[in-house]
Amino acid sequence: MNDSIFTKIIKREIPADIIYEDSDVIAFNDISPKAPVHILVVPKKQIPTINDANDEDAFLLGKVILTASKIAKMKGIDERGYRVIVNCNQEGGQSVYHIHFHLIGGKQLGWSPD
Ligand code: DGP
Repeated sequence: MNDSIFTKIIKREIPADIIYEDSDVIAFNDISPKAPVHILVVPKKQIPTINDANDEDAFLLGKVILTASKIAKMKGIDERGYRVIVNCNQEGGQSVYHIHFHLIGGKQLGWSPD
């Protein structure tokens, strides 16, 4: 599998505004933010889509979503509220084939997926 753009960020081959990193997870600002807070929380393991995740990834993906909630607290949006989104494949609007959770907030969000 070729390195995804997010793996290249993990390897510091391309720059990103990194918010958080540990041995399993990295988080950085989205290059095209849709809200005042728009951070991508990404497992370092390059899994293309959530369709490709399996039982052995359960702990890792749980850690990713808990990291999103910790970053929401760090950013001070936890009480006001926020959204965590995973897009999958074409109709889900996925453009980078390395699982990532969008942490979006800092304003009142609408609910239409269009
Ligand atoms: P998705 O459409 O769910 O696959 O989201 C991919 C997101 O990744 C999209 O919101 C834009 C963001 N993105 C794409 N390339 C880069 C990049 O090189 N750096 C950063 N920081 N974000 C990127």
